[in-house]
Amino acid sequence: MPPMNGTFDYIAGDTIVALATAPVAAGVAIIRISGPEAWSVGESICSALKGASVRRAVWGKFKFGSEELDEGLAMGFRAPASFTGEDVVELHGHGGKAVVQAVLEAVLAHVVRMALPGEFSRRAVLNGKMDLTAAEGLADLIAAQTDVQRRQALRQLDGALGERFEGWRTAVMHLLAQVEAAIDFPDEELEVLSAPALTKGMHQLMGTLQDALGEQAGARVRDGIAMAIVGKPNAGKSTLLNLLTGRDVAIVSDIAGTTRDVVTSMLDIGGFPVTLADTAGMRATKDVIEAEGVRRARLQAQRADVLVLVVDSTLGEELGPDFAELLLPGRTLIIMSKADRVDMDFPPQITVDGVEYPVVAVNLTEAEAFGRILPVLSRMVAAVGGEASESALLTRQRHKQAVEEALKALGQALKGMARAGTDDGSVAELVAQDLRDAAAAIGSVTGRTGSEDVLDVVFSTFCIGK
Ligand SMILES: Nc1nc2c(ncn2[C@@H]2O[C@H](COP(=O)(O)OP(=O)(O)OP(=O)(O)O)[C@@H](O)[C@H]2O)c(=O)[nH]1
Ligand SMILES: [Mg+2]
Repeated sequence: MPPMNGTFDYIAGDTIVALATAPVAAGVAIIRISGPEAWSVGESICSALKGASVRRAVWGKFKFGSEELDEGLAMGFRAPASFTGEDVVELHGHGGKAVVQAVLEAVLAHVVRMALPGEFSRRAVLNGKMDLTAAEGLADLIAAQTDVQRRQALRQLDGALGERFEGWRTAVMHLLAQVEAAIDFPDEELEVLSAPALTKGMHQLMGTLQDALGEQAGARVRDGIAMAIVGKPNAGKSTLLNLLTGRDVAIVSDIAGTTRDVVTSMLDIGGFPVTLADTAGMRATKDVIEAEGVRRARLQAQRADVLVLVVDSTLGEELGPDFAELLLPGRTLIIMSKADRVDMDFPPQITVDGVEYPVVAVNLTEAEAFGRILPVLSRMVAAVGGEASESALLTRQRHKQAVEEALKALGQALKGMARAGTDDGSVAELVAQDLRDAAAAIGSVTGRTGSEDVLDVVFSTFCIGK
């Protein structure tokens, strides 16, 4: 088989093949062929495909020459009505390693090569079947582990995020059209560039883009909401991790300083993906390994979207400044552990620096603690990721970078506009160029503008077969 890892260049006219289903033993495996030779190759392997209607499955033997390899369904599509926009043939055979290998080799005996990572989607983008954000949405949909992730990815696949970026690009183009009028009529440059409608339009668009940059929920839902459990040694942090995950993930003992590494576990809380991190108990220590654990614990607390502070209620201590400074307003739950060992009433919340934090007092070693803690955490998680369940949010760093670039170019344009009439030469041309830069930055997100490099970066993270 030819190498699978980008050793050859991307050539759009090639016919490509890959296993579209997972490479594990399964009832069915789908091998997908795309490109000008798809039908001829498909027909040579499965003769039942000859003369078959498009998008109609036919049953037949899969053969290489006279040798029978497998039997199953074959289905063909004609350009442009296919996923890639090219001729496509799918062979639905049995999902065994040797079967798949044999059929792939039979396909590769023709003028066909293995697809590069993401090449099917890349062709779909190049053939105008979907934009880049939709392709990213498709990758996210395949990777989605929770329901909110699935919904967000599906919305992006349906083009909602692409439409949002297209809307912004169109807004820039409208501004550009106004500025270009000043290039054609230099005498009116000052008038055009200082027109209130133009300035207002610029400010409005920049405000919208600034707001979009501030969105966190999209990326948090895609990458997982970070929840950290912190507290003093022996407080019951690892007991809480095990309770929430329902598994014996971390070692629990009555020796203070048991946990030293960060122990993480994925959780689905109300459809939101949560990365839960148990950490080393925070205390001053001479032990270098424990000290490193404490440093990492602090880092987790600082990066957390939701913080759980576990406090041993038997110690009857005040919350020290070390912990007070870690608290995130609205996103911190304080758990008073070992409530079974003390005889007192706990307030439902405590106030630190004028901010109220909910308190749950429990016995972490009893299962019923779960039902008291989860609702509070669910509420906080939903508050952090909530927006993502209904709007098309920026989900990747790439989206934010493009918006930042556009904002920079628009800021530049505004500065230029302010100079109109004060300079000797014309500034309209420069302002127009800034606006074109802004439009290009925004357009690179959908793939409408930009180079092959952008495509390389996006699709290199895809798997083969997508
Ligand atoms: N009675 C009672 N015991 C608890 C409770 N929570 C934890 N424990 C016990 O307290 C001890 C310490 O629990 P851990 O979960 O290991 O504490 P930790 O905070 O992870 O400790 P370090 O890893 O050392 O920082 C264990 O013996 C637990 O069984 C509780 O609510 N009630
Ligand atoms: Mg522990």
